[in-house]
Amino acid sequence: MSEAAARVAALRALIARHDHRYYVLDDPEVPDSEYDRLMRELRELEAAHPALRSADSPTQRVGGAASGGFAAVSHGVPMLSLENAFADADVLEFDRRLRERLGTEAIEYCAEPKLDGLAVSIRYERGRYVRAATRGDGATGEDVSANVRTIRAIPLRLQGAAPELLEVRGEVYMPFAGFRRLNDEAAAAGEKLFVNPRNAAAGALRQLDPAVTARRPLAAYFYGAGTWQGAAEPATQRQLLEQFSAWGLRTNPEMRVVGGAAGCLDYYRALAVRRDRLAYQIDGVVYKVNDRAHQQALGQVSRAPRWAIAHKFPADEALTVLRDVEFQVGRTGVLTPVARLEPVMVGGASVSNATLHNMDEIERKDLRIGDTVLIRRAGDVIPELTRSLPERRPAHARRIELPVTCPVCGSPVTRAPGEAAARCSGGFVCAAQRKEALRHFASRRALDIEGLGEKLIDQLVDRGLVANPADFYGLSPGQLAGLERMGEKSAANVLAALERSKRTTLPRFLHALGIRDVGEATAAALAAHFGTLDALRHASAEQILEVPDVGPVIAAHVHEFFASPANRALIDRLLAAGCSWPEGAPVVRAAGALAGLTIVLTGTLASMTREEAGAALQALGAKLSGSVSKRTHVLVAGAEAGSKLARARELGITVMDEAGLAGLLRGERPPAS
Ligand code: D41
Repeated sequence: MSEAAARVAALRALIARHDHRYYVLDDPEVPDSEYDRLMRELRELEAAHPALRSADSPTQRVGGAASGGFAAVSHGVPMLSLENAFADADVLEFDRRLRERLGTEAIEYCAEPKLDGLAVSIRYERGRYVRAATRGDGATGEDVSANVRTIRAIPLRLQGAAPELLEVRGEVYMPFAGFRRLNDEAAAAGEKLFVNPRNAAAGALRQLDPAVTARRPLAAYFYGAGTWQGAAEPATQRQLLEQFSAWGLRTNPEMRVVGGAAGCLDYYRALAVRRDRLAYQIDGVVYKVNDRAHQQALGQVSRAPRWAIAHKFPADEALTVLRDVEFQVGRTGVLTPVARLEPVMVGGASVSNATLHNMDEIERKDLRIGDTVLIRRAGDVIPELTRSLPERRPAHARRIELPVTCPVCGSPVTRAPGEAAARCSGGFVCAAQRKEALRHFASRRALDIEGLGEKLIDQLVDRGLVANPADFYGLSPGQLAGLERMGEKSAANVLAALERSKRTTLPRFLHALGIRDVGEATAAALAAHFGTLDALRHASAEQILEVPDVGPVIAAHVHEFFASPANRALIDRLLAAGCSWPEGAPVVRAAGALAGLTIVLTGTLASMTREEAGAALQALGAKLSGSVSKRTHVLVAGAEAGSKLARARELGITVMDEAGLAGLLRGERPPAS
């Protein structure tokens, strides 16, 4: 042998050893740079000495040109399929059947994860990789030799003494990490994403150009043998796997030998818990009789061995049909589309509904009623409709339309431009929103009715005692005392709180009505601008638009609210019940009275909230600021004012109390300081 030939042989052996350490044992011996150096040297030698080239050289993993297709390969020993078990009872029955056939007390099984990949058969002649084929139908597969040889976890030469002829069977798969990286790259390039690692692996093996396959992060585990000539066959499944390892073929380290059906089920449950932490996707566990003489004795039925079974995990993805989309009205009036599905088992539970969030999502997913859709459950989260399969869309598929009126109360449904959410405009009128609207009415920053909390409101509505806030004021002590956790004393307290709540302010009253997008500040601005409820009730949308900080959307909401007969009736009843407030003169004439002033509010005000005061001041043209600086003109300090007050004094800024604030709100400007 020439010097070059010797070096080439040495380099191939070294590289094969490093591939094995890196890809099979996951324990590299040398840095990548050293590996690259060896590869470079080998390439150069092979280029200089064409006679030394060989198909099983590591330089030839990505060899040959793109092919026009895949030749058929018939499997000398058929690649069998696996029977499935879904429930514990199926496993117990499997074990019982085998014990009966074998006439034994207890059977030892090899248990290992069932990878979600592609079964392949690889042929080694005198230890050299010669061919790889897909499983196909078990009898005939496709020749994917050029693609499989790019997978560096698969040795091109077996280590040690190899048999004359060997076909090993295993699963080619894509680890999650590689799958994610591949999809990240696809996303960055604006390409289509792979649905799952299995599809990505299948796509990689079916590439016509092996150079493309070589860039896909594939791996493999081996678990079985086909033709085996010129070496003794191991006596057990475990020894078979140990022999594979010795040859440098990857076998799953999760494999365990367990006793009986009980051992199998323990293994299954333990793995199910760790399933999400494995580096690859699995869809169950495979149990195989460990004793290969027993395997032989048991034989096979049609295309599946009697001695093995796949115990599947509950599927976390399933296809079903979208039967209909209904709209649910939430507590705040938002309409949420809900998919009504043909019931399907997903992740061990029957699923017949899935939320679709909003109309934008329906558009984005291009859903039609009648579509076949993919349902997914990740962990134990709520089922999600991932996508539709447009290729399966029937001719009668229907578009999904947002209803024009609320399915609960029939009020018009509105959807603000640019907003995803559609809402029922019914408010108190809508049974779906009633409880929330009532809770808001009684809340501290609205009419502040002490003791009238969520639980009490639930009871009042459920018993039909209250449908809108005006009904609160018609409650009798007897009605209240009859409720759960309501003695005479607490009933009297609630009635007293109701009585007190009638004396309120116009901003609070407006806020309590729960007009869409009218919070405390807007309520205060409306009150300041119009002065009286009557003026506001009769204002046009254009007039409402004149209020500082009120835009066309809010103006329209406010106008619509007061235009609704149901809302008008409600307000009349509240006034009749005695709701009242000191009516102020409309400050509309004083608009701009505080223009050019920068005001800071701090501490607790007694007559109104800071938000109300701020809105009213802004309505008069003042600018509000959150912090005191040299440019501040006035600091209004309520009770318990702290650092801002100290800072204002330091800077010599005018400080006012609540009486001063009242003056400001009348449009009186502070003396220049
Ligand atoms: O992990 C797998 N997907 C897996 C598949 C496995 N761990 N063991 C398997 N064992 C067999 C027998 C028992 C027939 C040798 C299998 C498969 N078969 C298999 N894969 C695809 C069809 C059958």
